Amino acid sequence: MAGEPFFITTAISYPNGVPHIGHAYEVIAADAIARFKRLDGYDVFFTTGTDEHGLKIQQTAAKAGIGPRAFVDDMAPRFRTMAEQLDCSFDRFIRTTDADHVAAAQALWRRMEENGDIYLAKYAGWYSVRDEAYYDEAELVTAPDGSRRAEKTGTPVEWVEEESYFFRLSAYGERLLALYEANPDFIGPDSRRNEVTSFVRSGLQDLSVSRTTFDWGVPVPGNPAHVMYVWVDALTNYITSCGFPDEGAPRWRQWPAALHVIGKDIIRFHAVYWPAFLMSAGLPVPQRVFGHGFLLNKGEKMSKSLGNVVAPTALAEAYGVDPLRYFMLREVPFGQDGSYSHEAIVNRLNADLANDLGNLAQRSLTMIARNCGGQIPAPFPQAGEPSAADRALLALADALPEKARGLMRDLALHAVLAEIWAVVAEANRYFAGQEPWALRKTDPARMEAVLYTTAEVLRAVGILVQPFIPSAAARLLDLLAVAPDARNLAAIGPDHRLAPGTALPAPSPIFPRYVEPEA
Ligand code: ME8
Repeated sequence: MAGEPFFITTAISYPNGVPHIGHAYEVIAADAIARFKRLDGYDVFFTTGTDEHGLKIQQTAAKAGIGPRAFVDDMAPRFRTMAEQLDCSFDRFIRTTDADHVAAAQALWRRMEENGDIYLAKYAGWYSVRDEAYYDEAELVTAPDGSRRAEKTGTPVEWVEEESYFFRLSAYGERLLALYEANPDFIGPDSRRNEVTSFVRSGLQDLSVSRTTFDWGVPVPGNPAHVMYVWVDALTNYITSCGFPDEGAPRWRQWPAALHVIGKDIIRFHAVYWPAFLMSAGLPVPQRVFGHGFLLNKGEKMSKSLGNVVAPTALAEAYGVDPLRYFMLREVPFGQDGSYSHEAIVNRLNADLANDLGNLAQRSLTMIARNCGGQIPAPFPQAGEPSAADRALLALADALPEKARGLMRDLALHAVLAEIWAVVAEANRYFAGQEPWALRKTDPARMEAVLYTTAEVLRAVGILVQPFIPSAAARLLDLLAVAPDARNLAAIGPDHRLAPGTALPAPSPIFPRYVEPEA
C-alpha cells in the first residue's frame, strides 16, 4: 500500500543565532518538494533539525553565560517553531543532541574504524572557528589588519596543533569520481557538480575528524579525550533518522536519501565527505545532493553589521505564510541566488495571487453561487458537447501533472509555478472571452458550461498548488467541495471531473490584496 520511499532532508541549522531567512528558504523549498512527492503517491519521509555541537556553539553559549546544553535547549525550539509556522510538514525534527543520534554517530565511527579508515596522528593547520574548517595555506589571504583569513569566507583562522584522528579521505578520490560519472544527477545544479569534480580531481587529503581542544561534541568511541569533528556528527543525522545502526528498523527502508537539499556553501561536505564516510561504512550513498542559492536582502548579504537581518516570522506575519512561500519559490530560480524586497513580494502577492488566481476563483465561484443554486453546474447540458474553447482549456489543465512531474524531477520549482500560472492566465482569458455574465441572459446553459469548465480548471490548479501554498490551496479546494482523498495528482483529468449538483459552500476570497499599512 505504501508508495515508493522518498527521503528528503534539509541541512541541519547551527542554532548559534536565531533562524534567518536562508533557513526559512531552505525548509520551505524542501517542504514544497516533499508535499509534491506525497501528492504523487510517494511514501515521503522529510526531516529537518539543528546541528548543536562544536566549538562555535560552546563559545557562543559561554559568551551568553550559560552551558552549551542549556543554550541549545533554548535555541533549537526556535528553529522548530519557525518551520511549523511556515507550514513545513517535516516528519522529524532531529537534534544532534538526541540520544539516538549520539549512538548513531558513534556507530558510524566504529564502522569506518573497523574498515581501517580512521587512524590517530598529529594535526597542525589553519583553523577557522567560524567555519569549523581547516584551510590550506593556498586558501588564505592576509587582511588589511594583518590577520590571516580564509579567502572563501573571510573568517579569521588560527594555527592549531593537536593530536587528531584522521579519516582516510585520500583513498576515496577514484570511487567518488566514479560515483559522479555514473550518476550525473548526484550533484546539482550542474555548476556545483563541476566545482566538486574539479576539487576531487585535484587530489584529496585525509581529513582531521576529531578535536581535543574542547569537549562539546560526541565522544570518540574508546577515546573520550577526543570529540568528533562536528561535520562527522552532523552528517550522520540523515541516517539517524532512518534508524541507523538498526538496519532492520522500519525507517531504514528510507535510506538512501532521495535528496539532500542544502545551500551551495556546504556542497563539499555533502558531495565529497558524506559519500566517502558512507562508502567506508559499507552503506549506500544518497541519490542526490542539491545546492540551492543564497537569498539576499535587496541584493546584499544579510549581516548583523549591515542591520538587514530579517526574521522569517516577521515576514510571514507581514505578508502571510502562503504569499511568502509563493514569493520565494516563484521568484528565485531554484539553484540560483535570489533577492527579496518589500516591493518584489507585494508585486507577486497582488499580481499572481490576488489578481490572477484569487480573482478568477472569486468571480467564477460567486457566479455559481448566484446563478447555479450554489451547486456545481451541469457541464454541457444542451449541446451535449464541450466547445473547442472548453476542450482546449481543459486539455491544458489535464496536461499539468505530467509537466509538473517533469519539472520537479529537475527541481525546477519556479518553473512548475510558472506552468501552473500560465494555465491560470489562459483560464482568465477564457473567462473574459466567454463572458458568462452576458450568457446568463442569452444562453444560460452555455453559461453553466463556462462556469463548469472554469471550476474544473480551478480544481486542477488547487490540487497542484498545494505543495507551494498549502493553506490557500486547501481553502480553494474546500470552496470546490473536493473530497480530502481526491486532492492528489492522480485525481486530475477527465476521469475525476467535478460532479454536477455537488453543493458548494458560500464563496469567500482566498487571497486578500496587500494594502500598505497607514504610515
Ligand atoms: O551549514 N540563503 O548550518 P547553517 C539561503 N550546520 N540559504 C542559506 C543562507 C542564505 N542567505 N544562509 C545559510 C550549516 N543558508 C551546518 C549544516 S548539515 C549536515 C550541517 C543555508 O545554519 C546553508 O547553506 O550555517 C545551509 O544549507 C543551511 O542554510 C543551514 O546553514
